[in-house]
This record gives sequence, structure tokens and C-alpha cells, in this order.
Amino acid sequence: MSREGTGKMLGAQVRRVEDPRVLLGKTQYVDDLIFPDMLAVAFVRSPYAHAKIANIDVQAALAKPGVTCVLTGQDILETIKPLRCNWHVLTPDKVRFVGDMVAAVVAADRYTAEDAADLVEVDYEPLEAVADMESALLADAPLVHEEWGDNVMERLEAQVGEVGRAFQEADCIVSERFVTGRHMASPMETRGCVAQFDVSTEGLTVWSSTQVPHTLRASLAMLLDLPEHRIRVISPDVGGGFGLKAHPFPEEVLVTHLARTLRKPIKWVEDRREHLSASLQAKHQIVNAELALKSDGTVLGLKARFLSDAGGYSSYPWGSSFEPKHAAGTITGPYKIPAFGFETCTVATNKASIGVYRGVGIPIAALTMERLLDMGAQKLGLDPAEIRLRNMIPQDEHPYMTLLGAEIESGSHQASLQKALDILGYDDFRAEQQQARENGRYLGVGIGSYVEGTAHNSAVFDSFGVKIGGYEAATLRIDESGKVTVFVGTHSHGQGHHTVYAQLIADTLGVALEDVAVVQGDTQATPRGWGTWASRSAVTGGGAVTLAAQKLRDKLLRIAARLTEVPADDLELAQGAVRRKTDRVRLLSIPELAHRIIAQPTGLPPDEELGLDASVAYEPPPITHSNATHVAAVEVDIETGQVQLLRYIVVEDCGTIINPIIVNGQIQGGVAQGIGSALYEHALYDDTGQFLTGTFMDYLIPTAVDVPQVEIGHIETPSPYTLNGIKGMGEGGAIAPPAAIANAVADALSPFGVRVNEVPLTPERVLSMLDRAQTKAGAE
Ligand code: MCN
Ligand code: SMO
Repeated sequence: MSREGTGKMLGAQVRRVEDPRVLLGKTQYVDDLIFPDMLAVAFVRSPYAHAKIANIDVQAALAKPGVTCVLTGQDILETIKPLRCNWHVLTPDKVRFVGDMVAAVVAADRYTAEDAADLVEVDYEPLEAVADMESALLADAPLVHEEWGDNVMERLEAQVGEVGRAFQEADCIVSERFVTGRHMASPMETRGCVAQFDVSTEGLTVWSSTQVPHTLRASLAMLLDLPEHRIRVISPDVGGGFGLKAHPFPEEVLVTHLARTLRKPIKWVEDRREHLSASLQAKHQIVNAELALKSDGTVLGLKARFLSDAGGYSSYPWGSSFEPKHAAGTITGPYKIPAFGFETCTVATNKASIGVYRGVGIPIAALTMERLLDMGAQKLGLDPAEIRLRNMIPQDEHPYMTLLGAEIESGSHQASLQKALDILGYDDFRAEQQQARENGRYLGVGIGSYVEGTAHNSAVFDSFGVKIGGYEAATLRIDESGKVTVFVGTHSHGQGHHTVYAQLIADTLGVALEDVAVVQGDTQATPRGWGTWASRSAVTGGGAVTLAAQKLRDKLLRIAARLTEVPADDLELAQGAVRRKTDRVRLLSIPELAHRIIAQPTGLPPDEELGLDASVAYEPPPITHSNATHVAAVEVDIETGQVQLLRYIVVEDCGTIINPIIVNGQIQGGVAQGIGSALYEHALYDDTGQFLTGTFMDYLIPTAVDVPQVEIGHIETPSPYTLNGIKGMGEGGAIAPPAAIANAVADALSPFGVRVNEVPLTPERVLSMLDRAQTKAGAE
């Protein structure tokens, strides 16, 4: 099981210890919680994209047997603070998207609550809606928030390096307008929470399907004006989050408020239609970008304008402008770019709001950069691989300071690209492509490389203007039977943290994997942590866990030295015992030693603290960068517009790998979502802001048959700054598929001169791209 028989768990092919529970259904999700007297809530949501609320009549709903109460925005205006200015938990005066919450209905069960919600009579005065991000910028556009005077949520502009000169001196300039789809998180488990009031302590327990239990607790305390210690948030088993559940939600605030006022347990579990229409959406941007190149393919400069469709409100705590800002901040990727000018503009529209989603901004950044490079290569007659190799940061130029001031500490950009092409058999594929073309079949290959900034530290969030900590803390406890429990503030909702944290502890303390328990997702039990997102848990949570284990290891060895009269430096912990290093003789088992320290604390070193608990907080280095290259091989059917994935290759470098099985699983899952962005997923609205994709029949996510087995290669370039050289990678899989697949489709259709600049590349869109190319060719 361990790597090369060394006994080390770091890097070993350890099967996930959480899998048997999950596969056998021995799990507990929010919806599995059932309490006596529990009431259900259903929300009245707006059918209009934009309307004034003239009146709400709740009498008929209240009269229905089984209904406990109905709340409207006006009822709670004074008691519950808004999540952000203007984003009330129930909108008091006007609705800003289809699904905006107008009232909450509490009843004995969900059926009654839903039926009663239909009886709430809302008198809407429809307003003209704005559903398109470019129209939202026009002078006469309807205003989503009148008091702003326009629809601009945030604008940012910056220039680094001599952008003007780069474009003057360029031999070749390529430019394009790129558009991405409006993506949904679509976790298997939708959002949901249960809140319970405890009469004896006047405290509240909130079970929520959240990635951020501590942040949710702090938000509930702030918005409901409660002392934080009276709220306990428990995040039980969570069936996926993908960034969506890193946000505290108005529904959670309302459910907690209702439990407090009604003194009864209250449950809300989102249905799929609510999820698709009224949770947060993601990624919808238009990028106008230009790349200046020398004739040998060297990039001289880049200009990009990012326009992001934020929907009705700015989400909390990241803010909806985080998406375009992160795209701008990451677009240079693995390339040396001497001049960069950008503008970001985030606009409000009458749609559901934008939140963070796996990869936040980087997928569109990579799509833009990688398409422009291919366009440049084509114009200059260079091979797409060659133009990349010429511009990538060479291995010996790390640490490399990017234009925007991030230090890419180490990486393997060229090597990853080369290895991915080797796995494909690049030259053979080109020959096959040529032959296929002669037979009227259109094959293409596309590359997408990127750098993923992970595990940002507190100073970085401060510089982003977000009040979020980047550190993590772990408490490690050895009990008197010698078993280990670790309490962490991160939250595994599919990532397998139990396994990897246990691996790190097993290596440090010399205990078996099965002797380590991991406790997470309970604010009452775990140290204040920031949850799981931004691919931060391996580096940050893993760092805190390792430091806490090292602290206890040193203590065990000091005490063992006293008891055995062998110097601590000559002792080690391995295979469940204290051993003499020289001859590996077992002197004391860990259970014996633990029992001695806890239950018989006499004769120990006098200055040693009692007990076997250690708490350590760890602040990681600013940003840890992993890198990868994706290569997609496709066939496009020019009659139907269907894109078929023939091969999908990922070569990634996340520094030292803790668990290759988990890393491969993360890549496979991420790529599936990225394929969704590239080919299928788009939350669609009509011109009036009416929502059109409220079911999985309309909003297509890739199924098992659409996702090939990803061929994965690894390179391990350790970070010089993190513990064990680990870098994060959890989002990576989802980042490059739009870039690699769009490039592959453009390559396949290159005989037609097709402009490939929008995703998802649905059959309909591919056909119209072909049509446009043919019309243009005909006109010329
Ligand atoms: N890992 C490793 N060696 C490394 C790096 C990571 O073995 N060098 C392991 C980690 O220990 C962890 C996993 O790989 O078990 C992912 O690690 P990391 O990159 O630290 O990311 P996080 O654990 O913090 O997870 C967050 C990341 C994000 S931001 C999204 S979005 C996402 C993702 O994880 N959402 C997911 N993967 C998901 N997987 C599932 N099943 N469900 C989600 O909602
Ligand atoms: S979008 Mo991931 O939870 O950072």
C-alpha cells in the first residue's frame, strides 16, 4: 500500500477510507434528519424577472389547515439584516429575478407548505427587465437597482508594462470576442438546512449542507444579531458543493430565524427546480481580447476586457465581481507576458446571481488565452505546441514574478505539455487527422494549459478586499488507548480528507491509518477554520494537521526519552511504537505511552504540559501554484454539429501528491464538469428574463457516456514553501476543458475557417459557426 515499500503513507495508493460508508449508504445528509415536531418551510418565489411588489395577501395561505405562519419581506425588515446592501433575505419591495424570494410559508409538512405557498397572493407590477449583459450597459436600460443610476456593480482597469508599444511593435495581432455559458453547480445533493432551538440553553443548532460551517455561523450571528456562541453549525455529510456551498444563503438565515421565533425544528431542502433557478449561477462572461505577437510567436502583449453578467445581487462573501477579477488576475497563466492591459466590468441583470464555482474565472481566462495562442500560431504558420513552448515560463526561471505581482514558485509547464503530447502520440494523431480529412472526417486536437493558484493566505484575501482568513487550525488528540482524533475546520464534501489527513498523521506519529479519526463540520467541536474551497485543504488543512502531529510526536519522544533513558534524538515513532532508531527495537507501544501520560502522569518531565492535546494554526505561503496541460482529441460531425471526444489527456503537477487515487478522482470529476462547460451546460433566459432551463431535460449536464476515461500523467515539482511541497489541485480538472475542446473543434474545422469563440459548443452552435464561415467564404 505504501510508496515503494518505505512504509510512508505520503504518496501511497491508499483507498479512500470514507468510501464504504458512502457506497453502503451509511451516511447522514441534511434531508435524513427528522425531529419530532419538525416543521417544513417552502418559499414563494417570483415568476417575474423584474416587478414591483404592490401587495401581498397571505390570508388564504394562513387559513389552510396545517399552516403555522407566513413571513414576508416587510415582516422582517427590521429584524434581519440584509446579506449585502439591497440583498434582503426576503425582498421587501421588488423582485429582481425569476426565483427571487418573496415570502416564506411554514407548515406541518413540505406538501402543505408548498400548497400554501401557491395560495399567497402577490400583486406584482411587472417592470421591463434586462436579461442581456451588454444591453444592461446601454443608457436607457432598465435599472436593476434604481439607486445606483446604472447597472454597473464594479469596474476595474489596470495596465502593467508598455501595452501601447507592444501592440505598435507587433508583427501579428489576433483578436476575438469570447463568450462562456451560465453554469450551475448541480451538486448531487441540493442546498438545504435544518435549524433547531434548544429551550434550555436558548441556543440554536443549524445543520446545513455547507462547505463553510464556521463562516455560516458567523454570518447567522451577524444577520440575526445573536451571540456567535449560541449558534452551533453542523455540516454533516455533504453531497458536493463545487463552490456554490461556500456561500451563506438567505434561506439558511430564514430557517434559523424561524426556528428561533417558533421554537420548533424547521427544515428546508431545495428541490432541483429551485436549485437551477434560484441558487447561484456561475461563469457567464464576454471577453474581448487581443494578443500582440512577434513573427517567431513570442507574445509581446495582451489586452482584455472582461464583462461579467452578475445577475440580480452581489453574492456574499466573495462578491459577484470576483469572477471577472479572478479571470483577469490569472489570464497570463504559464506564459511570460511583458505587457498586459485589462478592464473588468460586472453588471447587474434580472437573472439569478453569480457565485464562485470550481475554477472561478480561470476557465474563461484559459479559454481566451489558449484560443488566442492557437489563432496566433495559425496566422504565423507555427505549430500550436511550438508557440506555447516558446512562451512558457522555463523551469529554471522559477520563482517567477508575474506581471500582476504573484510569485509562481515552481512549475513544469513545458514538461507537462510535452508529456501530454507524448501520451496522445501527437505526430501520429496529425497523420491520422490528415488521412481522415481525405475521407471527409474532421478530427482535431486542442491544447489547454493553465496555472492554478491554490490555498491563498490571509494577506492575499486582504489584498483582494475580502475579509476572509487563509489560515487553518487543527487540534490533535491522542486518547489513553493510543488512538488519534483530529479536529479540523476544513470540510470534506467529496474530496476524501479523512483519508489524506490520516495519511499525514500516520506518517508523523507512526500509527495505523485506521487508528485516526477525523472530526470536521461542527463548529462546537472543531477549531475556527475557513472551510473547503480554493483548493486549499491539502496545503492549509494538511499543513495544520501535520504541524499538530509533529508537536505531539516531539512531546511523545521527549517523554519516552525520560521513561526509557534513551535520548529523544535516538528515538522514532513507527509501526505503533517508540523504537530505537539504530536497531529498530520497540521500547514502548504508543498505547502504553499514551496511557502512562494521560492516566498515570507521574515521573514525567517536570516542565511538560499535562495531556496529549495539541492545537496548531497554520498560515500558508501567499499562493501555491500547480500547473497542468489538457489535450483533447475530437471528431466533429459537420452534418449534425455533434462534437465527439475521442481522447482526453491531463498531465498535471500539484507538487508532492499525498494520494494519487484521490488526485486522479479529482481530475476525472473536474474534467467531467469542464466538459459540461465546453459542450452542454448553459442556464438560459429569454429576452424578458424568463428562465428557460428549470429541469435537467433543458439544462444538460454530461452523463457517464459523454465523459471519456481521462488519461492522466503526473509530474511532481514540490513547492519550496509548503509543508512536504504539496500544492492544491481540486479545481484544476474543471479549468482547461473549454480551452482544450474549443481549440480541438477549431482545429477540426480549420479547413472551413470557422471562428470558435463561444461555449458551450452545442450541435446547434457548431452548425451555425459552420454556416457563418461558409457564408463569409461565399461572399469573398
Ligand atoms: N490532494 C493530494 N495531493 C495534493 C493535492 C491534493 O492528495 N498534492 C488531495 C487532497 O488531499 C484532497 C483532494 O486532493 O483530498 C483535493 O485537494 P485540494 O486541492 O486541497 O482541494 P480541497 O480539498 O480544498 O477541495 C476543494 C476543491 C474545490 S475548490 C472544489 S470547487 C471542488 C473540488 O475540490 N469541489 C468538489 N473537488 C470536489 N470534489 C467533490 N467530490 N465534490 C466537490 O464539491
Ligand atoms: S469554487 Mo471551489 O469551492 O473554490
